[in-house]
Amino acid sequence: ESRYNPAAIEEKWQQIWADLGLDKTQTDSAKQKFYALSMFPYPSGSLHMGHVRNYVITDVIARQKRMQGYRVLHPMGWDAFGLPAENAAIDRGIPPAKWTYQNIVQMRSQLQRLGLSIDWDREVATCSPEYYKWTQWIFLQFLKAGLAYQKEAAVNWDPIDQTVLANEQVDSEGRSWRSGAKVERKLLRQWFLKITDYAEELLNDLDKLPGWPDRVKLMQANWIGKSIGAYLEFPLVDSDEKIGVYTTRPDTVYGVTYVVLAPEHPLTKRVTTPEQQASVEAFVQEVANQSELERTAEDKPKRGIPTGGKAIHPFTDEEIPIWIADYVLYEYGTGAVMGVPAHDVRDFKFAQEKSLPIKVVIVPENGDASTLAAYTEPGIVVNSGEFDGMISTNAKEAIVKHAEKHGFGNARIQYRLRDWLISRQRYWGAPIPVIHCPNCGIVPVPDEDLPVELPEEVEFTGRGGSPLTQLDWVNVPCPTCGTPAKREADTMDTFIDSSWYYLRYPDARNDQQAFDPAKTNDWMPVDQYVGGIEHAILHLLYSRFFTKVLRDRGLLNFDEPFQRLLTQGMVQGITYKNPVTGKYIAPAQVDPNDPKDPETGELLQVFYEKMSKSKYNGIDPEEVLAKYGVDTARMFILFKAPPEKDLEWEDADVEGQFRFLNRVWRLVTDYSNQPAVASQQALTKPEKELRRAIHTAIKAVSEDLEGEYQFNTAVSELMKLSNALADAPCKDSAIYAEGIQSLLILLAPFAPHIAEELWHSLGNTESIHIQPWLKYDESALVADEITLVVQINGKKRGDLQVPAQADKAELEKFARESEAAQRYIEGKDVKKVIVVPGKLVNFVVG
Ligand code: ANZ
Ligand code: ZN
Repeated sequence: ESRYNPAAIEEKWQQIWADLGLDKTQTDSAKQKFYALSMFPYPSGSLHMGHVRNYVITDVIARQKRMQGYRVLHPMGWDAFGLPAENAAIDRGIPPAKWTYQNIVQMRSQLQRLGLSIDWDREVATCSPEYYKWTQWIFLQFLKAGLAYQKEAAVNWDPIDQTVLANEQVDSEGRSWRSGAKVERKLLRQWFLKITDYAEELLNDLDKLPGWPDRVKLMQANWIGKSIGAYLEFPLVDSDEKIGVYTTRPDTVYGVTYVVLAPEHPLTKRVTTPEQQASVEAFVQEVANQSELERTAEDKPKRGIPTGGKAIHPFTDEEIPIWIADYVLYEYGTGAVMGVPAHDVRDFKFAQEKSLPIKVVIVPENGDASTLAAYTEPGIVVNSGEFDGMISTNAKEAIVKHAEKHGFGNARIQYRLRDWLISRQRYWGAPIPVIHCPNCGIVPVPDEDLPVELPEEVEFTGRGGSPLTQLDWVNVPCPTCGTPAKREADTMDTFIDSSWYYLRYPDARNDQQAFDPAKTNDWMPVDQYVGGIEHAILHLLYSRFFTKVLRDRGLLNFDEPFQRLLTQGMVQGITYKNPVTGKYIAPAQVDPNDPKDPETGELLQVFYEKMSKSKYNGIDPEEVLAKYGVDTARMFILFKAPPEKDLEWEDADVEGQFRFLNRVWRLVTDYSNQPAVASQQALTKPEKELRRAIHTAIKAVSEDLEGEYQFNTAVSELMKLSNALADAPCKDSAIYAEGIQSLLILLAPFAPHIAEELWHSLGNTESIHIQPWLKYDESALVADEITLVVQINGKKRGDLQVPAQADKAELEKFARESEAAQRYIEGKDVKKVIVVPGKLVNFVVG
C-alpha cells in the first residue's frame, strides 16, 4: 500500500459505502434539508464527459452539505421516453422498452463508477408504468383545471411514408430524413396546455430567483415576450366587419397606409375581390407550406399581394388597401397588422417593394424626417390631427384613450409565449389518458384505470402514422356510457415527463399518489439545480409552469421549484480542422507540434470545441477512469475551470491532478509512519505559521463552496495547504496532525475515495464522509509577521519580515535600517518616504 493505486481503492470503497448505506437520504427532521439535483440524463447508452461534469459538480455540493450536517436528498433518474428508442426499433427491430432499459443498466453502472453519493433507492425512469401512471394523472389535473384543450395545429407531414415527423427528422432543405420527400404541413387536432394563463406570473416570479444566472432569466423573459401596446379596429369598407390589429405603436396610427392580414386569417376570403381571387388563393397555398422560420427570416424579401379589399382608417376615415403578407404571423396578436412604413423597418421594406405610400408622423425632436429609412425612435408627432405636437410617448396614451372613448380600441398586453403543443403522433411516450366517445365527447380515463399502458405487441415500420393508431388497443368502451369508443392515440411530449420528476424523488416509491404532498413540500424547493444551458428556456419554464399549476390544485405550497440554478459550461476537446476541405482530423493522426493533414499536408486549424463524435475530439470517460481513476478525473474537472465556464480538456492538466493526489498520498503515508505526537506548551513559530495555513485553507475552501461554487479555487487552496504541510519543519507536532486531518476532510467532497482510504490509514474507523465539516478559527488567521517590501524610487530592492502590528513610523524605521535601503540610500538625499501599511515602504531619493 505504499503507492497510490486508484484501482485498488475506488471500487472497494464504493462497495463499502453502499453496504453502509451512506448515500441514503436521511429523514431526521431535526436536520435542515438540502435538495441537490442534477438534470437527469436521457439514456442514450453511454456516458459522456458533459454528464460527468454535471454529476460531479452536484456530488461535491451534496457531499459537503452532508458533512455540514444537512439531511441531503441527492437522487438520479432517467428521462427515458423519446424518439431515439423508436428509431432503434425501426432500424434494428429492438423494442423501445428493451433498448431503453439496456441503456439504463449500462449508464447506471457507469455513473456508479464515478463515486457519486446518489440515493439509488429513489431512482425513477419516466418510461416505467409506475412513473407514467402519475404523468397521466397530472395531465388529468390539467384537464380538470381547464388547462388542457384540443385544437388544430400544423405538423410536419411526410407524404411518402404517410407519417408525422418530428422537427429533428426534417433536414434544412425541408425533406424527410427517411423518405427524402419534401415535407408538407398538415393540420391535425392536437392537445395543448394553457401555459399562457401563467405568462404573467412566470415572468414576474423570475424576480424571486436571485440564485439563477441573469442570462437564464433574461432568456426566459424574452421567450415569454411581454409586449405592451394597443388593440385597434379598422372597419371594412363594405360591411360591418372589422379588422382588429395589435400594435405597440398606437402613436403612429396616422401613418397607417395599408392593413395586412396573415394569409391564414379568416377575413382573407371575405375581403378578396373577384379579380384578385386566383392570385390570393395561390399565395395562401404557397405560404401554407412554409415554416415559421422561413416566413420571418430577416434577410428574406417580404412577400405579399393585395386582396383588392379596402378598410377605413378609424382616425382619418380614409380608405386604405388590405394586403396579405407572409411576414404577418397568424398565431401572434390578432394575426393582422397596421402598416406604418415610415416608422417600422419591415413595413418600410414592404412598402418600398410594393410602392405603397409612406407617411411620416413622427419626427426627431431636433432634426428632419428622413425618407430613406424608417424612423423608429420616439419624437414629436406630426400630420396627426389633434395629436400634433405631442411627444410620441405621451401620444400613445392619448390615442388609445381616444380609441377607447369611440369604441374602436383599447390598451392591450400581448405575450409572445404560445400554448404548449404536447401531442406527439408516436409510440414511445406516455399515452394521453382520454377516450373519445361518440356520445360523451372527451372522457378522461378514470383514475382507477391508470396507467393507460403502452401495448407491447407492436410493429415499427416508420410508415403509416403512429403505431398506436394501428392497433386494436385504441378500441375501448366509453367509461361513462359503455358505447364503443376510441382511445386517444397521441402520446405526450417528453418535456411533460421532465416537468415534474423532481417532485417524485421525495416520495419515489409511492404507488398511491404522484407524491405525498407533505413529503414533497418538505424537500422542495430544490436547493441547488445543476444542468446544461440548453435547458435554459423550455425545461425550466415548463417545470415552473407545472409547479404553479399543481400549487393552484392544492398539491404544493411553494411558487418556484428551483431555488438556485447552476448551468455548467461545456466540455471541449482539442479539434483539428483542415480549413480548405472543412474536414475534421482525429488527434491521433496529427503531430500536435506540427499539425498537418496526413493526406494533403495542409496546415490544420487547431481550436477547442464541444466534444462530439463527428469532430473526433471526444474523450471517453471510461478511458480516463481506467488510466487515472475517478478521483483524478473529478479533481481535474473541478480544477480546470469555474463550473459555469467552458472547460478545455487537457491531458497535461489531468496528469497534474494525478500528481497532486500522489503527493497527498505520500504526505499522509509518510506521516502515519511518524512517531507519536510530541506535546508542547506554547506554539513555536513554524507551528503558528502552519496553523495559519490550515485555517486559511478551511476558510477559503468553505467560502468557495458557499453560493458561487468556485471549485477551481477551492482545489488550489487544497494544493497550497498540501505544500505548506510538505514544507513544514514541525512534522512531529500536534499542529501537523491537525493539518493532515484537515487536508483530508477538505479533500473528501472532491476526491472521496482517496480521502477515505487515507483517513482510515490514520487509524480512523468511521467514514470520512460523515465527519463534520471544519470551522476555522479566526484568531489563527492573524499573521504575526508580514513581509515588508523596500522600494527605492518605486523599484523593489529587497524585503524583510516585520511584526504585523508595527505602525507607520516603525515600518519606516525597519525599512530604513534594512540592508537594501542602507545600500541604496547611502550618501543620497531622501526627499520623500511613502509607507503603505502592511505592504511596502518607498524611498524617493535624488
Ligand atoms: C404598427 C407599428 C408601427 C408597429 C411601428 C411597430 C412599429 P412585439 O413587440 O413583438 O409585440 N405585429 C403585430 N402582430 C403581428 C403579427 N401577427 N405578425 C407580425 N407582426 C406583427 O411587436 C408588435 C408589433 O409587431 C406591432 O406593432 C405590429 O407592428 C407587429 F412604427 O404595429 B406594429
Ligand atoms: Zn360515452
